[in-house]
Amino acid sequence: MTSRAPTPSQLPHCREAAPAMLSLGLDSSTQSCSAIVIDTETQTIVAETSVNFGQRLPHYNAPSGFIPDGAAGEVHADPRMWLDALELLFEELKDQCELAKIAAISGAGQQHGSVYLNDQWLNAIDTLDASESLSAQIQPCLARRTAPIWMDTSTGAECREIAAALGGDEVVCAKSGSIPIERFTGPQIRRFYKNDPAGYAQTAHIHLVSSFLCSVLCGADAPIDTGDGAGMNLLNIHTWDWDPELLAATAPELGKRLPDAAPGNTTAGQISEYFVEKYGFAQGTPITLFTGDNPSSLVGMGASRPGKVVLSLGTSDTFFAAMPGVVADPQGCGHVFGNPAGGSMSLQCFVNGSLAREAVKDKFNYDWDQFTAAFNKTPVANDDQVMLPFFRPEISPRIDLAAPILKGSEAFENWQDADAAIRACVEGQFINMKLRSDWMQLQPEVIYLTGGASQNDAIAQVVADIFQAKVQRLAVSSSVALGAALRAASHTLGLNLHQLESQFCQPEAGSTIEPQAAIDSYQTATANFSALLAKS
Ligand code: XUL
Repeated sequence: MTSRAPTPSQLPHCREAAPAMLSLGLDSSTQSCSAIVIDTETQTIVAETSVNFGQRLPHYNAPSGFIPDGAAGEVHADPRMWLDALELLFEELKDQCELAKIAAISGAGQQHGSVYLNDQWLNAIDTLDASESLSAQIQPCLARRTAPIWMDTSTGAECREIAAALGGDEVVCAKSGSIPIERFTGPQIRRFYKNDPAGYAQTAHIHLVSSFLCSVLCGADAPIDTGDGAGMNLLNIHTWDWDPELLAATAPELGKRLPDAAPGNTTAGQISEYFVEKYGFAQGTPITLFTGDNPSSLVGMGASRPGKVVLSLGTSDTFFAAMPGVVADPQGCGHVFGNPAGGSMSLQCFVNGSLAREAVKDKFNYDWDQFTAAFNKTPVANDDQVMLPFFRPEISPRIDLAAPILKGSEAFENWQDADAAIRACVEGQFINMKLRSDWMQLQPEVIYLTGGASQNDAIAQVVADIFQAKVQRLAVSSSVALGAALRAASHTLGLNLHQLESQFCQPEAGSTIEPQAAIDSYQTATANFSALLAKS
């Protein structure tokens, strides 16, 4: 007997009966685990909550999300803390919205962190008992008690060894999108293998924070997506698959310990019975691969298509953007990751962000209002006086300075002109950023500013003038979790991602700043900056 699907008109009360199109995005970051639930029909955020690791789980002794005082640059966290936080989060979320109505789920994790699991892992996540905690049931699977995270700088020797095995930093960069970087997962795995060969031998599976949590939710081993996977120095950015040479240079038989690599818009599986029984999720809810926090934020800021740049102005500044092609930074300072919406994205970190802005302000005992007023008292491009605004060793470009270098009038060079010094610091930061991001071959139409300093109009104006692009601040607060919810909605519910971005990622009213300076205003200052850098 054949049955025919009813047409919509045959379905009584079809519209009223349609379930809400809810999508859940998770964000397991350094300090907290957060969730956002969006309703794609009403285009609203229906629930939002966050669990701070240090405050809510003080017994892990990680007040800022990591175990303090690690030896030799080690910075680790306890994966059980991430699991406990996930459970607290679901407890809170189920009071805010009916979890059974969630039709799509995805998430993101802090990048680079790695979890080492033994051969009990697959069985454990497949047979979780809802009357016990996740952390108690997964603890016996940990082949390494703690997980190194992105703040770990202990792997300098391993970076050099991997580069030497491949034929130099440039070779690793051309293949993986980054030179060997201390915090990246490959060098971290190599250090574990060297320091604890028995622990490495016990390790049957290695996951990133993102794929670890995704696997727990699915009750099965989830692939690593190309966004987070490219932060490992193991993924080839031309094939988007594990690179045999990089694997071999990192640790023996590494390939068999890694899950598959897959594009972000892949279904990892369905939510496991544990979460259905314990928190009331609907059976069979599909889960889209998790990704890294930065790739997720690219989507959550509404910038998953080339032409838009995200500039996060924090302690350090981060520049990221969808890229039109796949190119690696020839200077080896930037990173290429997979774009979870397809294609690739760039990311570049600048150590001297708010750190430098604050240092120059403090040097003159200014408050932030005086700092901002300095821009009205000085001309655009500062009469071509420039500063290398590096109060600490910088990584973009790599330069080992402990104090800025100034070039201009005698008073300026002697730090006697406070207003010019403040303008020079900020202009120097963004001239540098423009020079360092040339390799990405971008033509930004709009720059989305986020982070603490993004609210400062004077800084935003300098950004608009130097990049000759309009600058906007977005009303989005948790762009990482929102990015995950948008990705899940697009992949599972078949909605157009760009349309979702324009619905959920709106600029703050009145926040747009247009370039005011003429296109060539910064020509001489940029040449002066480059010359000063070349000499330093
Ligand atoms: C990016 C990086 C951090 C982490 C934590 O390379 O290390 O941004 O993703 O947020």
